[in-house]
Amino acid sequence: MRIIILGILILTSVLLSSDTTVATQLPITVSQNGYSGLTVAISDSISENVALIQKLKDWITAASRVLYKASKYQLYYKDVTIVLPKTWSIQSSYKKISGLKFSRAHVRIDDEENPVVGKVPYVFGQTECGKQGQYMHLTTYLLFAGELAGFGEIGDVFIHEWGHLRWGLFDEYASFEEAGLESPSAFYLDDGTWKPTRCTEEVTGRNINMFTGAPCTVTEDGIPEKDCVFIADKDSSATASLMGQQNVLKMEEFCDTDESSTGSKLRHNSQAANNQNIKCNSRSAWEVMREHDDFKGNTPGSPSFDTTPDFTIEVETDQRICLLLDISGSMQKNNRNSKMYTAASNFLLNMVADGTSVGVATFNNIGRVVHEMLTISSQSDRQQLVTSLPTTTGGTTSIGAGLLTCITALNSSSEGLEGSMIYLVTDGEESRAPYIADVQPVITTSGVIVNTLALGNESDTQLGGISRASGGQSFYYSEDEDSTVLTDAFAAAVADTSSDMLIQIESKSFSLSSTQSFEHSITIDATVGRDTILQITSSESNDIEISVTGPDQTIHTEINSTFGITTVKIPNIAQSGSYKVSVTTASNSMIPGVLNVQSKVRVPGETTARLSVWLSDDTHVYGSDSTTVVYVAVLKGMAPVLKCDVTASLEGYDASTVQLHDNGIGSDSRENDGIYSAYVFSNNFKRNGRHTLKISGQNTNNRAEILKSKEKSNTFPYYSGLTTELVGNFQRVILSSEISVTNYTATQLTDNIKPAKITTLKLKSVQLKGDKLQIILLWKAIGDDLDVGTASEYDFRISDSFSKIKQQPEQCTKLTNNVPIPKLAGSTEQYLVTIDDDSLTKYIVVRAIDDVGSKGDYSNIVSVSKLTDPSWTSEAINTVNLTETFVSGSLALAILLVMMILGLCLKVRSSKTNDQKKLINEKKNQNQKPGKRGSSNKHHYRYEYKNRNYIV
Ligand SMILES: [Ca+2]
Ligand SMILES: [Ca+2]
Repeated sequence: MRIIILGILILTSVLLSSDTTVATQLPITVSQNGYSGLTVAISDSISENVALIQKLKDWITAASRVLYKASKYQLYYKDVTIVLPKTWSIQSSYKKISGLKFSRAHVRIDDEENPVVGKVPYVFGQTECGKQGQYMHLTTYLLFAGELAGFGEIGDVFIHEWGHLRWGLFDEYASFEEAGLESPSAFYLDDGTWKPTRCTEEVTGRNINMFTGAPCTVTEDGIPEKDCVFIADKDSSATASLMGQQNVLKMEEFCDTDESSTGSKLRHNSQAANNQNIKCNSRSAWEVMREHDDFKGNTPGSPSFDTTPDFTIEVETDQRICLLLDISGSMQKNNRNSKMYTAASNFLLNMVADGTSVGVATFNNIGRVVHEMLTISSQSDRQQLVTSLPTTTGGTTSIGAGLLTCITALNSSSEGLEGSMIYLVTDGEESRAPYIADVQPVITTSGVIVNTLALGNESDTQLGGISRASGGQSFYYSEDEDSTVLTDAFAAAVADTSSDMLIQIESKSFSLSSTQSFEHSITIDATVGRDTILQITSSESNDIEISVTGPDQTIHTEINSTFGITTVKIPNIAQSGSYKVSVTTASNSMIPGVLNVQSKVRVPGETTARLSVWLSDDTHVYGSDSTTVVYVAVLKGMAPVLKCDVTASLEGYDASTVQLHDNGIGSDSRENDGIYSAYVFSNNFKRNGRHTLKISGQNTNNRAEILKSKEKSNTFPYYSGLTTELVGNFQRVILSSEISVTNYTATQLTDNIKPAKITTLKLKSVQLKGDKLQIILLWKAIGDDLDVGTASEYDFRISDSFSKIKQQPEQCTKLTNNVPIPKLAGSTEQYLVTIDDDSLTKYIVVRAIDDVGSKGDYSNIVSVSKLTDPSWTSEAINTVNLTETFVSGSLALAILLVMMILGLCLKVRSSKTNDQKKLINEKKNQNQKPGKRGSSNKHHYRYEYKNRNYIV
């Protein structure tokens, strides 16, 4: 039984993103077949254990070997960096780096588990086929358990995840319920039988009920019973694919095309109902990989080449920051210098974490250090740095000179430069050498991260370039009176520099006068409340009064008003609940202002809801069919936060706000994974140049919930089930990195946005009515414009040739009878189709068409045929003799599988023990009345089980 159990374990990918989107991920380069730059970081929550370092070396050394073979001798890991947290003791052989590298590492070792997958390795942030993911998550349990964890050999496991992370490959085992539609995709109906989802078809195994171990049956609807799984034989002779049944011992390669010229050992199974086929248009792993830059221009090496990586061990130390401020003459324009002074003061006084070392430098035609690096440990340290801030401007602009000055300042300690941050504030108008381009190589070599805040210059692109090249972020402040970016961008720069991070609760612009006060409510949730500060930034700050009324009616008033900022601090830990902010003025003219609220977690180290954002691209080429995708992850710890209200608004644009969804259609790769997304269309923009997106994530009606493990288990199969928990009302704000618009024209755009590709087409039932086959198809509606609105028409095609429907679907027969009218995007749709000729397997696709005739891409392909295979229709069920041990193991396993496979949220209401006993009793009862397919007893049991355990 243990063999079966181990055999079924599968790996998973959770989310997604693209090459240019991962603004803060460290760069990886390829030269002479070797990857350089792979960074593995250990969370500071993991206590010191030097054996873990050796385990990581073992894993990556094994992975390098597997990678080399699987890539046809084109790639291996040449240089690998392992980053230790600063809580670990430092040895002389370690290289010290500044700040936290963990949040930019490709592989993150963390024992905090995503409750949906637990100890199963996964890649966070996968989005589209061929696009890179955010990071790979591994637990120390997995690293030490190795093959005994049951996922396969360690090198194979790592490379399976690498396929997700680096090349944007998807799983080739069964992918289920991606969009919350109930129907089986562990199997596909072809040539008279239900075939298991696998790649390649050489993988041998058995189809069994995962609860009972019995051979599977089909239901009254003609589809495999829901608990039926395919279990690969561990000793199968198949060698592909690593993205499929990687736990088979001989697995060592990726699948190639589905053509007969590809031998059966490597031939892609393009019909299988898995995510690889759904997301990648039925293309094999190799067809996707060959388009990746990693495989361009390579010369395969010798098979006997030694692929052992060189490892560097780094250890994190406190963050070092050089604040670099432009004091050239052009900074006088629009009061840039005084705004910069205000924001920089606030940054030093209220945002930088204790323990951070900060220096201040300025530049015009030359750079100057105006305050050497100082480690902040008190309020007077902060004041001292503020005193050094520049107040006068003049001269020309050499940004390169400023950058070099900061490099020198940062290099003044033994800690080394790497990971140090330059925070550059400038209008970007370079007028004198050295220019940014001149010093770029020095920056790159040093490992210093450059974050840039551009004031008011929409057209400059150099700043974004140097930020990206260094792994930093670039922000753009439009100078509009209602912009909140100046404060937000400083906060964003330090959000990840300390494990005691700054959390932005609110950021909002307003205007007021003597006759019009500003009233606003904010929520301080129960996970935050320490160091809570409310601030009003206004050029007329001397004329305004602010009062904040807490949930217990305590009134807090300003503690100081200086540098144009009026500050209210909530003492100690702010009580959780709703706060009413009231701002008044005696001035008769309208005064613009910005409200910012920030706080920290109530108890250091506790988890809180956090947003992270990335874009599909940092450039938007204006045009009627252009889109840029914005992705926002809402996580509490590692747990996805569901049912949030997430919006993205273009800073400085009235009412240009898009709603993000976690609904598994269009831009959203997977439903209910806590990653929300939306397309930003060209009609959201009104000019060329830089733009900033402000993201708001909130729960104002107490709906949002997280998934939570019922209890943690360190023994196989690791799960005792999931429950959900309301997270309570909260609000958060973050900025995205800037997005640059090109080719803007003022001409009105016509609707040239086609409906999204449908990726959720499934069979709900297959039944023989006389000599005709009746099937019900199920899918999720998409919109008129990708995933927005309502499409006008569905276009179904049917063929008995798979290759024809894959390559020329528009040449196939159109289904015309009773085709449903599209519903609103996200709705569940179904369609009853009667097929007259049931002698051959039929393949069906659908696309949506909008009101101006724009045609979406054809959907994933569904196959259907009359079921003739006796092994799926047999009345006899060869049940195994269940022991209590196996049942309890298999219940837990089933929960594991259902969670991983179905992607559903499980909810076990009664205790585990009671559930197990009940299940055992039910199984015993069932076993006494075996064999009747679709018996009411079985249905009753499954209905019970479903209702007891699942929420969808
Ligand atoms: Ca999602
Ligand atoms: Ca349209």
